[in-house]
Amino acid sequence: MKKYLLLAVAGTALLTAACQDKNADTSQKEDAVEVATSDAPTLQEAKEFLEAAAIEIEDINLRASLIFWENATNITDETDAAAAVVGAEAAKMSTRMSNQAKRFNDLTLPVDMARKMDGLKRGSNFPAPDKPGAADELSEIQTSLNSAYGKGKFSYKSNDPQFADFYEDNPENILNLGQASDIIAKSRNPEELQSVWEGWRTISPPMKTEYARMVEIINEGSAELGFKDTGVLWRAGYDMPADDFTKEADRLWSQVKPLYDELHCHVRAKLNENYGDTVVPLDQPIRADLLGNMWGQSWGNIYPLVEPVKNVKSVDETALLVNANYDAIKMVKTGEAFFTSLGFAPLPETFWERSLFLKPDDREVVCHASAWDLDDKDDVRIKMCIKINSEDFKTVHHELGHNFYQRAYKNQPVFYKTGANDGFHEAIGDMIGLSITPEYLVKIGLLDANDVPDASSDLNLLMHQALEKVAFLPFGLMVDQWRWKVFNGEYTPEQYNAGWWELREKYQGLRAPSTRPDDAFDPGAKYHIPGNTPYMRYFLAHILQFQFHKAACDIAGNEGPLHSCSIYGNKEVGARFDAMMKMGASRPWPEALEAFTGTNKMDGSAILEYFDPLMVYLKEENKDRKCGW
Ligand code: X8Z
Ligand code: ZN
Repeated sequence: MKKYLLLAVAGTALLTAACQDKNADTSQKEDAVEVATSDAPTLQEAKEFLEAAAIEIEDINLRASLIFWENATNITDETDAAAAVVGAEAAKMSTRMSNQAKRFNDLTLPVDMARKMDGLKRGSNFPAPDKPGAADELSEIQTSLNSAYGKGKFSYKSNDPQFADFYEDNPENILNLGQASDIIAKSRNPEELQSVWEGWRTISPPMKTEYARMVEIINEGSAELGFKDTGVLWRAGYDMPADDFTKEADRLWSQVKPLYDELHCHVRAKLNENYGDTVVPLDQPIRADLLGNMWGQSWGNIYPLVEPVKNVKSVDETALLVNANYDAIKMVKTGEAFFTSLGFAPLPETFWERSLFLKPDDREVVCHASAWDLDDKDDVRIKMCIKINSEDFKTVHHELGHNFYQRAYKNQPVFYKTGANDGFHEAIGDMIGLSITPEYLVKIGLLDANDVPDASSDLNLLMHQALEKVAFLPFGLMVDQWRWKVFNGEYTPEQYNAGWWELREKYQGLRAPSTRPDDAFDPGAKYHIPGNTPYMRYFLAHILQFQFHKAACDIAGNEGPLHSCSIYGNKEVGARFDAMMKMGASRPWPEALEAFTGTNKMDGSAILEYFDPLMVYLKEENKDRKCGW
């Protein structure tokens, strides 16, 4: 598992693995950050405190990262135990430092020191209270939840020949998440989809009690840090008051919601044409198992059902990769080459030696993709169970974005070795992914120049992107709306599942395929809940990546529509992007944003501009339909 370091300078925890929170340690060194204890602390004492804290944090980062990596790439009782121990040390260190930092509350500090001190005071995203046993219990729960998810499997036999190879040497018909996801992606049989969707959700009811206990512990920890509950603590990490961040998220959602509503309406109508009124009634939320993704979070796999312009040239990225005999390494090399084309230095040899690219069959691993920075310098790695398809091609770019960001800010003080805000970290690689246009695919030899669709079928490309990116927006928002309500007590453990579905319906317009069992804990079947990774970052990233893309295309002098712009090979864009990335979290995120885009506000207008031609199409398609749910 991972829970992770604290150091929430811009609200994100300092990252070992971007995608997860990270902890730091060190109970054995209770006196490591020792400062003089005179009544009125001096500036010099504050300086020494921060310096000592930095050394201690670097030390635990190095040690804990390796142990967490071992655990995530080989889940056993032993690696779980080791992760739990170092996680507890980290939690204790975080709590201790937060409390010690309070000593300087009345001292006026220079801006930079105040920023570091604030980060320390905010502690971890999963803070342990300062009482014996709390950090240990918390860490054990977190390890257990994370590993339970990683090991999740269930039994289901499909008779569809396209899944026959799942059942070779598999007499008990056991499916893992990767296989179950393939069925959800490709099957069009509603009974089968329902069974597999429900099957995966049998892994999570055992997590619920531990999850509820974890919430109690971290809420107590958050209260000790001075936050009403853990949700307030999380929302306080965005260089603005926590309440303002709630409004900011609402504002961004209201900007993009009209686009989502049109997409939802059209997709439901197309699913209705395919499945009929019983499976897809036109006045109801959409069944969550029909959208090509285990969580209904991005819908690219059902593209064939909604393709706008038929019988024209189209780019099937999965087929291109398969036909060109791409393997996992080649996918990652191709991703790396995009970054180096912008002027970034190639990844170090150790990246290739130490990363996990494929699902091993001899041991349990956490397959959910993540990017790691083990020594806060050069030992960057990804951990992924890569499949040769379009989705994973994008995910490779996403993960590499984390690694290149980590390298860009490696010379910052440890407090600032993280994203400007956590949404930035998730947006870097995705922004690069937006430049994977047909013309780019020609340049790298994946697509024949004669097979580039002409602009009259741009709607197809836009629809595919919207199914991935626009469909994601309300999911990106609702996951932490749920956690915020769990943390503030609005959803008690008895209401966890009903609350989850209340928000799934409210934001996404989705529903479960059948009544959920009384013991269901469906949030636990989504990695980031048992993996304890905050999720609002992905919502922000889906806004920011379009802002970055637009700014990059402006720098590149692009004059065409945003969706056909690729910044591949543009060194000027690379240098400007690098300048923002190098800042890490050293300045409030609006300054980092301004450095690259010229504006200091997150803003949905770039995503709206990107999809404008599709919006026109969707409105026309929907004009005689009754939308909504
Ligand atoms: O978790 C991820 C990355 C790792 S940071 C693969 N993502 C979210 C998810 O899979 O739910 C990327 C998009 C959203
Ligand atoms: Zn990520």
